[in-house]
Amino acid sequence: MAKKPLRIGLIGYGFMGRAHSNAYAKVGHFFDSEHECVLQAVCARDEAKVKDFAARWGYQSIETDWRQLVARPDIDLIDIAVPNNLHAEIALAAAKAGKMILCEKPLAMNPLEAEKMVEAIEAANVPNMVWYNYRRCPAVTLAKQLIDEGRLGRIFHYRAKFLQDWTINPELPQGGAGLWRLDAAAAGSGVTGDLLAHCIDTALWLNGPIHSVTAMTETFIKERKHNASGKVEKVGIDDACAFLARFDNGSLATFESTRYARGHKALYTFEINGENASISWDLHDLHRLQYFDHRDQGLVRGWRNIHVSDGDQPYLKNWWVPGLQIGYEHSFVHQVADFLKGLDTGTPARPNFRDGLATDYVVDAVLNSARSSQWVDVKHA
Ligand code: NAI
Ligand code: SOE
Repeated sequence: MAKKPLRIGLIGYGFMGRAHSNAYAKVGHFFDSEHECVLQAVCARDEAKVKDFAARWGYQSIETDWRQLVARPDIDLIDIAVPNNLHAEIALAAAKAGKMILCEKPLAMNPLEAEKMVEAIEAANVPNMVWYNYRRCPAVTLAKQLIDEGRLGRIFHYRAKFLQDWTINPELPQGGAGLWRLDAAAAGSGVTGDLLAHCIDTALWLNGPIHSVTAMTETFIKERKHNASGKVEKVGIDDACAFLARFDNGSLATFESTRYARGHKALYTFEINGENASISWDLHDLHRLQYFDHRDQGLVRGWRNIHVSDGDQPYLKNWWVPGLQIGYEHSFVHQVADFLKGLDTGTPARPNFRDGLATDYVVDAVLNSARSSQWVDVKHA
């Protein structure tokens, strides 16, 4: 049977533009769907560069103004892979044009923007998703399965951190490709919206809503040259953030993130302690899940180091033979596979925009708490 084409219009050809394009290109080879991704158009401002990108990845056409792309009748889905300050404007226009939307994280610069995006997408009633891809590393999906099966029992503790070390040099400018993350006007916030947003999304998914938070943040380098003005300007982002949280289910949590942890490149880890069992995961070793079950026979009780590569484990039957692992890019392939499955079955995949708003509410409460030095209740989406 001929597949239904899903004509994609990608905006942004940086890090995520590549990760998403790779996912669209691969998904049909490994996952069944009634739908087929068609690389219809890619958009970015530099015509020569966007032409090169289109040729390399197989996009059929280009645009240099995202508004033109959104207006095109031959585009079904808009993929937003640009800096955070552009997400809302593009999403609102795309929803108005009746396009499906896949939007990069964090959904928006702040909850006000995110609320408008949710309102627009729900009024348009079009499929939507936020690229919180770590949910779809098979070991993380397996953690969700073990929790949902009740194996951990009552949860007492959630512990997460995301550590990097790439902004320690005070000469590093703010603004521009990649470095827009250091510019509050483009990023919204620093590590809280960029890195902790991932930890928060996973935590909400695995352990339910967060009730309240208390946080501290620090900006270690107060001024940096701005790439746009050429002048030294105040740095408005948080370089590091640590917060405590109480979940609605009564469990306690600690979250920490920094870009000043020398030696750590993308150390995203979480650990969950329940009354029967604990699990932990580490992005640097993403195909493994550590699992301890107190109900095991005492003689052999201990941490199990599960190499998540078996066909019984999430997503793995679609890849290689047991024992052969997969990596970072596959989380994006899985996200597209699940989105397509949602189109096929009519049960939309998540996280959707409303889930993205839930994470933005936590980010906002954390930043408010750091400013006020008070516990702050988290709004639920
Ligand atoms: P990047 O700096 O590598 O690429 C950004 C792209 O946006 C560039 O191609 C740039 O030309 C384009 N762009 C900027 N302004 C534009 C405009 N007005 N019109 C059209 N194109 C424009 O950034 P990166 O790393 O790809 O990040 C993009 C988004 O993805 C951000 O929201 C970021 O938070 C998110 N992200 C998510 C990750 C994840 O793990 N899910 C990983 C990295 C980024
Ligand atoms: C920052 O370095 C970054 O690329 C984030 O923007 C991503 O969201 C994270 O997945 C990896 O690190």
